[in-house]
Amino acid sequence: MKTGIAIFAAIFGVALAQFPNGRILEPPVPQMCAERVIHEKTPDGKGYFFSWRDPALKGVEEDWLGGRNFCRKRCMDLVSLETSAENEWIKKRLIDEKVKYIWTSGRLCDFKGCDREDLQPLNVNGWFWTAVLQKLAPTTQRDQNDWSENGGIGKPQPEAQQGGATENCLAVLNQFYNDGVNWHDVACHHRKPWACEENADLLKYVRYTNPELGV
Ligand SMILES: [Ca+2]
Repeated sequence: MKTGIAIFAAIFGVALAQFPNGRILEPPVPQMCAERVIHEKTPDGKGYFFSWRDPALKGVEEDWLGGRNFCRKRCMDLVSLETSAENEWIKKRLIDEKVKYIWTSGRLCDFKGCDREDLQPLNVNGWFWTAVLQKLAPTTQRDQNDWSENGGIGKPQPEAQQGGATENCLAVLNQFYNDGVNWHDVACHHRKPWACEENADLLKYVRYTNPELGV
């Protein structure tokens, strides 16, 4: 459930413990929200932006927070794949457009404030879509998610660690390990193309505070 504090944090972008080096989650920029580019809309009217389709971003990759902030300034956030329909819709675009991998808003809750009982054990119950503050199904319910059965060290995802850095951000990988197109936990500092999805809370906030912009 969303709390007032969580919504405040989600909109205004505070320096949360999970972001190193003083980086913050950026708040929306009203003018950039008004000028946001929509590459495609789902039947329910929600707009999406795909970094690999933007000529100015050709070859540009961002780490997970960089991707989120690009989206958030535009009243969007990294894509959250809450339904299999949306998941398949996104995956089709990766396949058709030969995109190797993308960031989603999925994140392991492994920072301050994540000691809540319902999130334990973290590797099973600790994953959530940060853009909408919604928990993923437990990683053990394999029919309720799209985690790969394989990874760099041949283990079902998420495997939390693969050699060095902790892997706590969720990327969709396209046949990277010859394992289909599906979810992998990846270290958040890796750089990837990204998909943005319009964010209801950020749009509502900017529409309310800047009605003249027609966002
Ligand atoms: Ca979504």
